[in-house]
Amino acid sequence: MFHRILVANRGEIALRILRACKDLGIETVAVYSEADRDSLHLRYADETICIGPASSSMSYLNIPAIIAAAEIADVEAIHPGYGFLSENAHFAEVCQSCNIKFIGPSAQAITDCGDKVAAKALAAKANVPCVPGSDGPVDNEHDALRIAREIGFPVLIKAAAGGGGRGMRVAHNDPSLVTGFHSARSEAESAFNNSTVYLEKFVDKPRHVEIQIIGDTHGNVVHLGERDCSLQRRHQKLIEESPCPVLDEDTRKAMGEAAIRLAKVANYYSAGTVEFLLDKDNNFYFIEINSRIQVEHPVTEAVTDTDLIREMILVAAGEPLSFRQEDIEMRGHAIEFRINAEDPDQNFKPSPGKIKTFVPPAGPGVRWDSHVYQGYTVPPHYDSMVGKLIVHRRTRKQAIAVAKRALAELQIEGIATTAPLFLRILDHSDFCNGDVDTGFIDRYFTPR
Ligand code: MV4
Repeated sequence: MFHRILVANRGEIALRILRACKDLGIETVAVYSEADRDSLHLRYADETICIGPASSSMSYLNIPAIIAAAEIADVEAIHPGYGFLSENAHFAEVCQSCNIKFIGPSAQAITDCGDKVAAKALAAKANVPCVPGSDGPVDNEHDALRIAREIGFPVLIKAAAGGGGRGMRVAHNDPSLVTGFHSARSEAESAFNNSTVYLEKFVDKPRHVEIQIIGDTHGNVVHLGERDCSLQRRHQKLIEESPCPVLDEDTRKAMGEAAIRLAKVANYYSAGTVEFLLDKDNNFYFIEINSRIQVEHPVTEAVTDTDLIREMILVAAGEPLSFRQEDIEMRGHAIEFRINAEDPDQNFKPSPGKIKTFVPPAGPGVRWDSHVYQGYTVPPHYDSMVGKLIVHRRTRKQAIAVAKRALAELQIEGIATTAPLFLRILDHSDFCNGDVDTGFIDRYFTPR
């Protein structure tokens, strides 16, 4: 087992990883940018190293600075968290060549998952249902038109290197397809340095349901059920829950088994997420696979009683998974709320600044993952998440009741947050009935 790990991230996930290391008796090294000097996680690390100025490209994305810190601190492994270098195959390779374990999947698996066309090909090979589409890149507008007419409008043009909806266009007819094809390509080129696009049939008002998987280096892969992440705004998830309120046991089993088949053909180990769209008739279609631990992993930890960060560390050290598929049972219902320093009444405008009053939520069924405290200043340089509230109870109804209580207990003054918005959503009958899709927030909660 490792003796010393470097955490190449910031904020709540850095703290989460440090806690897992403490629980395993592993020493920790935290790296930080000049803007993060006051982050809570630095106080809990055995060693801290400043790796550069506030700008991410000069600190948390700066591979030479992070590798230098790892060499100086003499760590055996690096946990990349989410975002930043977590899905950077080159970084995984550099770690390997420096004899440092990258706590994540292989560089090859990261590369395959990062290319959605390649990932869809692997899914097809694994007999995983995919959204009907182009079965590969589309190189010119003539092919795009031919394929779109074949699969039938409306269609989506998607970037192979895409994510977060960038380089994505919907087309309802020939002219909008031609326009969308070119604008998706140029957006993809400037965002990802890769103009490759592909086509998919547009699924109307889908739910976003994803399967958590984890594999070891001995060929074992286990799924830990699903998360419903349908409550998003502009491709930013706001609320995630497990189980999905509308998934039946047979569909869950079929999705889980599909995710495992895909992981196996991709030689996948470590934690990963297989994303599906679920249509109105509960048909599921693979869309992409994320090769990192995700923000919303705690809802899965709650309902499956696992520790995914601990498990990632163990499998990176070559240990077999500590559980088998038949050991995994889903118990109760968990919901996560992302508390962002954003003003929902001002079009979610970022609201960095000093937290003058801070009282965390607590009590039965409540988990609070956060790096902030009273007197902390939320820097303007990074994503705006200041904490995650995770509630877990035996039923969805009880989880909602605990969420309302916990959100009311949470006191944050000095900055605007998404907490008041969540209290309104929790009073909405559609949410309480589990009747949401990816358009819910925009329909009901975009500025009054
Ligand atoms: C789709 C879709 C409908 N049909 N694909 C958005 C980002 C990327 N992860 C995939 N996305 C979508 N892909 C087909 N064929 C609708 C979306 C989509 C969406 C998906 C999940 C959650 C929120 C969303 C918001 C808008 C569009």
